[in-house]
Amino acid sequence: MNGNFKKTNRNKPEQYTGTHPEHILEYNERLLRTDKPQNKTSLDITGVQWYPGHMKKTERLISKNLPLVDLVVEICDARIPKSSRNRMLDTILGQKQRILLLNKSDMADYDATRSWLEYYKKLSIPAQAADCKSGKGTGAILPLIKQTLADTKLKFSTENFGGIIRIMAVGVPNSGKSSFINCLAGKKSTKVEDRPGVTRGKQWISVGDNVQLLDMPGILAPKYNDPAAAEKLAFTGAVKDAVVNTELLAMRLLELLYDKYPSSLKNRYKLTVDFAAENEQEPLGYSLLTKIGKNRGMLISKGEVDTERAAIMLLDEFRSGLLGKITLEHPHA
Ligand SMILES: Nc1nc2c(ncn2[C@@H]2O[C@H](COP(=O)(O)OP(=O)(O)OP(=O)(O)O)[C@@H](O)[C@H]2O)c(=O)[nH]1
Ligand SMILES: [Mg+2]
Repeated sequence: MNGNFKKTNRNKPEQYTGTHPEHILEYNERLLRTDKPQNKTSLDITGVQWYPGHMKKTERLISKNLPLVDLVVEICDARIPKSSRNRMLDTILGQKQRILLLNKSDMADYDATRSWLEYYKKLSIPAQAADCKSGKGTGAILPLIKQTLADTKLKFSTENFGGIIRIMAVGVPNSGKSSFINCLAGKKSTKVEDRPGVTRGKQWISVGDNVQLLDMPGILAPKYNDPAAAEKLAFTGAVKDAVVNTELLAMRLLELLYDKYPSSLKNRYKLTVDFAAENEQEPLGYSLLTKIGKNRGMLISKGEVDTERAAIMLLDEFRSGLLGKITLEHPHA
């Protein structure tokens, strides 16, 4: 045994009462090591309260302002281009012209992003990769918007649009909508923070004389039928950490990374070659989390690993790209 699971009151779901790895096994058998990694299922966080009242308000805000804009920029997370697209938007946005921005591409796997862009091209969905933090790739967005509008039957012209192009930014929380607007505006016009739910109401920002951008709060679907999509949103910080169990989330992320990016894990946390094979009885995610905590010196009394601290550290480092360029889903997988 590498250490005892530290009991914590933080974000503790009702079912979880244990202080020992065995209780984790009881709580969620899907966290168990499996002989068939391809059959690993996800941590079911779809039951948590993550669709607060303001999401419904955002839905209404988008519908109400849609007639005022010429085009919508849907901003998704390039690390999870599928899970970070809210299917509900298809209904809300209807036939409105839309381009898709694969944002945070600086933290995504380059080849995977290229595959996603090819995939969208085949579907005739105008898409672009961007890094709205540094601004890389954002210079091509306005031309793509103009091209997309020009391709419509309406035929873009300053006359048709009263001399002004109006663009609405939508997407899941924390995907970079406000950063996108600041990039296009060339200055910090709207608040950006590394947590979901920063933008709470609509805000118009002008860019030069003929472009107006509408920043919107993030929107999640009220219900996710796919728990794997829900947990990916939680990994990337689109869901408030307060509504999920941070340690379980971190363990689940470790299992996924172990499967898909073992060398990133190994290098970042100085793990040995067969780093997960030492204790077959423990859940893989737990085993990895305690090892990482230990390697980082995150110990409490008597050598116990502070798994809560290790979990927060892991999620923070993943979210800020310190584990390398990682994409958790691919077009045809
Ligand atoms: N590395 C990286 N970070 C980004 C990128 N775009 C945004 N961020 C960061 O992601 C976090 C969220 O950015 P925001 O622009 O506030 O996201 P938002 O979609 O407006 O968030 P809400 O208003 O809360 O829904 C901030 O810490 C940004 O600096 C990007 O392309 N790359
Ligand atoms: Mg915002």
